[in-house]
Amino acid sequence: MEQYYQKEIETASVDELRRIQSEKLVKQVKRVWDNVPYYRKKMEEKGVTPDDIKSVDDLHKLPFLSKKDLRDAYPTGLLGAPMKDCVRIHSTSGTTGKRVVAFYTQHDIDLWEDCCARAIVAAGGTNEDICQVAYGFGLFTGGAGLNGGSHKVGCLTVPISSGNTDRQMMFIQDLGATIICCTPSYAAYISERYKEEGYAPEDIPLKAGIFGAEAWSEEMRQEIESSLGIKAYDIYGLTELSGPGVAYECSAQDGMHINEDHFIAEIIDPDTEEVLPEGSQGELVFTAVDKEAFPMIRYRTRDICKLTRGKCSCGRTFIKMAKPMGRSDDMLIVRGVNVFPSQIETVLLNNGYAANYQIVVDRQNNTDSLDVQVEMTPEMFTDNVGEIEERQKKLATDMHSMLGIKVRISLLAPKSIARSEGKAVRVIDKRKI
Ligand code: DLL
Repeated sequence: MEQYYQKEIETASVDELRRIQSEKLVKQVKRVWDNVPYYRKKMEEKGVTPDDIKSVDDLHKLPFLSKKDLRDAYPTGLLGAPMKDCVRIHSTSGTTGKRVVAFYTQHDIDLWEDCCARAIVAAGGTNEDICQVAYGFGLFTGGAGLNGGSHKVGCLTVPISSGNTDRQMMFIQDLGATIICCTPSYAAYISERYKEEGYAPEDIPLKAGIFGAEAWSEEMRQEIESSLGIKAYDIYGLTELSGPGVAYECSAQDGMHINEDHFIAEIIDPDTEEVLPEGSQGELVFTAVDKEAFPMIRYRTRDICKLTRGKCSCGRTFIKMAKPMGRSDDMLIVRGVNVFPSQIETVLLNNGYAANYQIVVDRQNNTDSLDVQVEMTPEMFTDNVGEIEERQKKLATDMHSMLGIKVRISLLAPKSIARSEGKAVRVIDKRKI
């Protein structure tokens, strides 16, 4: 039987959800107008006042917030609550030079942890489970969010953080951990280490994994599920909207239910900013209707995906988002063609490779080149040049039909690419260096 953490809201009628969203939106816009001069100015520039917002149907009248706004207002320009009411911050790594610092009141943390608890229960978690939280702890939101959610569900929580893979395996085996939460690339690495140590999937007590924080393909899901002997569930979120748990997968494992009582989702055309009808692919935009300390209204995530509302076999009524293709900033434009790393991953895994690859883009003599370096698995490893060339040719042909451009393939020996314990770095774009 399907279990829910907060059944009433997770299975509420669509009309009821809209009613709740409208009521909260009206209040939130008023609160932001009164407390966040930065956003009020944006509203004034657009000629909108809180009186214009009567329901979710008026959402489109409000201005967008973008990464640039977050940068301009850094660090406290978007605070929606007095600093004395804030109890914590989290932050992104800022590797791309765009560090985001998000603030939380105790109420914000409470609702965030509820969202993560919903995700754990949707993945089959109960208070009988032992939940190993192997996302990073600290400024990153992954560890703290799932740790809090796991407590709320009543799981025995193992706040191990990421890394030290032998210790991860030791705790899983010795305590009998049944749920693991980490990035999919780290899950793939843990499964690789298990294989090396001679474990079969049935020797591993895990039954479910809650994986997110980076784009991963369906093929990678199958690979992780079969090698660890688990069900792998997707979870989505971003620091600006608290962290993990904005959306989560259920037993149907075909898209993530968005916690619509807290987040209103829209899909827009990233170029024209026009709101697109349900089912269209475009940029995901969220309005957080409950967040106090860091209220985000019409925040442009840059994540590209689709929304669909339909009857889900799990009984939840929340709208679903498909796996994001990746961020629009991760999208590579190579010789004028749009390429998402996730498309490359799909071709590799369909050909029996593991997700140990790197994409190198360069430009020479005004022409872009795309190189995919992928490790051979230990089973396919050979020094027979003819065989390697055959394999490279096959991959290049499949890449060409998936992407429509020529790709150079380099097959590498097993273990030549560094493993990731958090978010994997797949792309090296030398054109930007
Ligand atoms: O990655 C929060 C998180 C932690 C989500 C743990 C899930 C699990 P940020 O570091 O701010 O926050 O990065 C947010 O990561 O805009 C997406 O581009 C990407 N992302 C997050 N989850 C997924 C996912 C956390 N399930 C950015 N699939 C987002 C694809 C994801 N991309």
